[in-house]
Amino acid sequence: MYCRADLSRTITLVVALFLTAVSTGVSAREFRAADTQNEDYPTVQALHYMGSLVAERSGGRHQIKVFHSHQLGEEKETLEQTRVGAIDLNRTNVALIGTIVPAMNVLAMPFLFRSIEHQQKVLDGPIGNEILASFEPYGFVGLVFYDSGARSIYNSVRPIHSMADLRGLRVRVQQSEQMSEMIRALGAEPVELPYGQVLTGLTTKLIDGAENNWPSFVTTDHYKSAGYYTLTEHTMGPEVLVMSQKAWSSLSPEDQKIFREAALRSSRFMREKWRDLEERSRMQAEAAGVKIVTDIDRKPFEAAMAGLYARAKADSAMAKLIERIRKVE
Ligand code: GTR
Repeated sequence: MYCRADLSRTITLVVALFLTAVSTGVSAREFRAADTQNEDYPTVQALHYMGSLVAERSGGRHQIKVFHSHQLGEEKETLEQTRVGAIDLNRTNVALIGTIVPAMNVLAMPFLFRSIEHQQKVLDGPIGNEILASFEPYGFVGLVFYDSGARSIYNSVRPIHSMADLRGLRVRVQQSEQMSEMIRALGAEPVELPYGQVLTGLTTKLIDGAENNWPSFVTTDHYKSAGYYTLTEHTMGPEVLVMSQKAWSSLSPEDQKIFREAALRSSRFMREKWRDLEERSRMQAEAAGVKIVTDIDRKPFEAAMAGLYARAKADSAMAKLIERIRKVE
């Protein structure tokens, strides 16, 4: 039986919920987050972690629902959808969003960072914050960077010891003109493909190889079809988490703070997981018989990037950014 006490409790609850909504300026919401990597990948785990922090700090008003394994589409499409507000959050690689946000292309430049330590110092410091703040004119809010290690070239044809060995190979790159240009400058033939099509590309010999970090090489099973991995470490472009302007402006300033802090904490949480997976992935590839070429002279690879740098530096803001990043000790 529904009694008076129940009724008054229900009214109190409804009023309380209403007051919370009014005081924060928004109603409860579920935010959709896209990630192209699979369920166990550190970036996906980081998004889940961020979701639990947001739910806890907002008293359950906000939730994040994570769509991993390109369930919402490939990176290029999900970024467009995020830009128009159809997807709320997107964890993407800088090379992809660089086609929209120019400063992101700078972070994807080959041989820009001297080491991962250098990269982290830049991204964790004022330059990183300035770059995150530069997303707004493009329909995004930059929340945080995630680690992605260094990308190296792998293939199924032969071990790569020098640029000459790359000649004639069809190497898959992300859907980015800058990445295509980079591979062309190294003497190989770039093939732009979405991440989800690379494995089929390798097994059907549509492509001879690709380039990526250890965890992506292994968690996608690419290592089973491409047995030569050369430590070119040509780019160290990080991952980045963005929110659509539309979703961001639906949040009260207090809730925006909750999202920013949760994002930052999730990137610290992810860093530990990342180091561990990088190590394990390399070991797994080695144990499976992948031939790893480590003694490579990167100087000619770096020299081949002169044209790419000349074009990037034609834009004075980008030229300045490149110089500032290089100067960070
Ligand atoms: C991975 C990155 C993905 C995606 C992929 C690719 O390292 O985490 O977001 O950009 O590379 O090569 O397409």
